[in-house]
Amino acid sequence: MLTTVENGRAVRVQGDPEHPFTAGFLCAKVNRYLERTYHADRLLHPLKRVGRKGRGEFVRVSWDEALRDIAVRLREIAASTDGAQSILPYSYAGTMGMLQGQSMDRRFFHALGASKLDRTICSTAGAWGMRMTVGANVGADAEGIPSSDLVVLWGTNTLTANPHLWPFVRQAKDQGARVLCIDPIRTRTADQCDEWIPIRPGTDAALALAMMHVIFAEGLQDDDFIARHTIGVDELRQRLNDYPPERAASLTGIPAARIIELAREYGRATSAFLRINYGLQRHGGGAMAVRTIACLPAVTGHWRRAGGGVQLSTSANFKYNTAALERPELSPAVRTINMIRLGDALTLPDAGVGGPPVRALIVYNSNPAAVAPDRNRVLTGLRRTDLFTVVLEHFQTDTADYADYVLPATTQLEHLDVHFAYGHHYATLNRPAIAPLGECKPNTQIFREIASHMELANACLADDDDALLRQALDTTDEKMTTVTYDALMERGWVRLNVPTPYLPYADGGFLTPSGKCEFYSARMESMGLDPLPAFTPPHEYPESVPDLAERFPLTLISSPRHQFLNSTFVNVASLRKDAEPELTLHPQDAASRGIEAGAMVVVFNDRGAFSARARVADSVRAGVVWAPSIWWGKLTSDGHNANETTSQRTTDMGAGPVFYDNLVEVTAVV
Ligand SMILES: Nc1nc2c(c(=O)[nH]1)N[C@H]1C(S)=C(S)[C@@H](COP(=O)(O)OP(=O)(O)OC[C@H]3O[C@@H](n4cnc5c(=O)[nH]c(N)nc54)[C@H](O)[C@@H]3O)O[C@H]1N2
Ligand SMILES: Nc1nc2c(c(=O)[nH]1)N[C@H]1C(S)=C(S)[C@@H](COP(=O)(O)OP(=O)(O)OC[C@H]3O[C@@H](n4cnc5c(=O)[nH]c(N)nc54)[C@H](O)[C@@H]3O)O[C@H]1N2
Ligand SMILES: [Mo]
Repeated sequence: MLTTVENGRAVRVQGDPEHPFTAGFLCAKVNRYLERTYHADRLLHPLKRVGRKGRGEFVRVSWDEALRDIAVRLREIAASTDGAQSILPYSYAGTMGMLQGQSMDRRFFHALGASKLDRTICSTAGAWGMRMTVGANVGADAEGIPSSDLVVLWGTNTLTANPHLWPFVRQAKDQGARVLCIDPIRTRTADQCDEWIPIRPGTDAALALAMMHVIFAEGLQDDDFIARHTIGVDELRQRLNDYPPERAASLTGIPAARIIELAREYGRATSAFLRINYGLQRHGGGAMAVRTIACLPAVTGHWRRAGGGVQLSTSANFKYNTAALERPELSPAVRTINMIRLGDALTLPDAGVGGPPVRALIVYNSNPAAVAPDRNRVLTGLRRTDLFTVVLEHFQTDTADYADYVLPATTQLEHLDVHFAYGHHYATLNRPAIAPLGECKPNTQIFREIASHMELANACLADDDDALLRQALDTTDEKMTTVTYDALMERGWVRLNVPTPYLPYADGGFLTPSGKCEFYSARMESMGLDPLPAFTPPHEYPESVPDLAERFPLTLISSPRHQFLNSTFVNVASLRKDAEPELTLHPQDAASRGIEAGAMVVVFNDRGAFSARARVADSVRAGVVWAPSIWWGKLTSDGHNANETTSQRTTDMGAGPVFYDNLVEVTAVV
């Protein structure tokens, strides 16, 4: 991103036209980054709560007063019989920078002896799935897509979540490739594809298994690739006997004839690109689904060629020196709390995992009062008067309303950082373009100052951001040799030391213990899991929980609204416009409930409820409803959002969230 600055003020942001992947354009949201940065509501100085928690009543205080009081409170808690483990950090994707997201913050909490946070809220299930099959979250290179003869956008809303991929898809399409979208919702992405394949939520593994069934039955597999680079093909073939297309049809809701045709299309293609993404792994069997799909390109040998293979992410290629940044050795043996179980962690006496209750919560780069599942429980916890809460933020979010202190943080225009990527292979430097607004400080600086007020002794707690940057880059990893301080400073971005396009498994070399693509996983067997690909039903799969499904017959998907980035940008006027929370229902589901387009509806289950304006369209499968998210509760008419209904249950591997594995009922408001 290029920022133009006049007289100390940023006046324009634009994509870098020289960047090979982002190619000069920004997404719909980041295009509005100036409006966000200079927003009238931007937090510019520290605040101390005066009203009841949740009311948002605060007064301005000095940094010195805020830091001194925070240090006193944290020291008190650390010295109590509950100990420092009763302090919990909470952070995720606000910024994903290596410095502002996982450096001084981690050092501080480690040195303090705070509980650790398992950062599972997005991608762990899928990452585990990839790890089990190919060895790491390292997939095919999107820059190969122009050579693809088939592109499958599988469980991803590319035009919304990852628009920079689209030009590559277009290029393939212009050269004759078919582009398919497998999604329960006909998203704006599906609309631009040659075909939308509406699938029942959480059943993707059954589809992939039936595809493999047909591929082997019709001899479309690559026997040479399988013999040289995979293990467990005999066991896999035996397993595939359980998944004829007719059975998969009843599981997935896709007609058997279409499954057979899809298998043939895939099997006959020479380099099909499977762009899977995180949407499909937000279900009870999400890891197994990803693991199963990831077997496909080894069965057909598509990994051999540019544009072939599967990509969930490219992130595991980026080997910044996280140990140097985070200094895990500073931490004593402490418990770990799963971030998606925050509701339990704040409301159960042993935080749900054993040990002392959580007595202090330090939130940065996250808005758990909007984004975490089981929102009722989260808010009940945040409301506790005996909980000491500090929030580092740009804005007075739902979460900030519950803080004892709110500390104003800098944005990416105002601080230094370095980034990995999860859809391409370029490292990015983030240089500050303007001075911090008001009294804002970078997260790193805020943690340095809290540490110094607490008189924590370790010298690494004083490292400045330039030193942190150099430590992040201090690695001998082969793929990182091009990512040097000087190269980043010169151009702002640099490609990892991998060819273009990068073919990670063209000659095998899988990153698993066996070095092969593991159709059969001994590691999963030793974890007590099914060692072979399988269909693992969602937790709230109607066939497994008929009583629940009778009361709550619809599956709610609350994936991102095009104009929001999780809960970021919801308060930016040009992006929210006059929008209000919406729910799309299939005409059959609307008719059977007497719901007309434009009516206000309530979406509910045993966990909670939120209201939305009904849209009626056949762009969702019958039985599926869509509530574009993630709204700030305080910017809705009823104060609620979709996470009132989502659960704290976890995925089969990786202990990830199951946001879209969520049965609800919908009624019209009369
Ligand atoms: N129902 C439902 N829930 C979901 C999802 C969904 O699709 N549906 N998506 C899930 C996913 S994939 C994710 S990743 C999570 C994301 O959830 P979060 O990690 O909470 O991400 P955001 O809501 O984008 O950002 C949180 C806050 O970080 C702040 N922030 C940004 N940069 C900085 C900074 O430099 N310093 C500080 N101190 N603050 C900063 C922003 O102002 C914002 O308020 O939500 C999850 N929750
Ligand atoms: N504009 C915008 N861009 C974003 C974000 C944002 O909030 N807004 N968030 C960012 C973040 S943190 C992330 S993790 C990514 C997420 O982006 P993606 O990985 O694309 O994931 P989602 O948007 O959660 O879901 C994508 C699609 O999966 C579909 N889906 C749900 N369940 C299933 C299923 O069982 N099977 C199949 N086949 N499809 C299913 C949903 O209907 C949805 O259309 O996007 C990033 N980019
Ligand atoms: Mo995410």
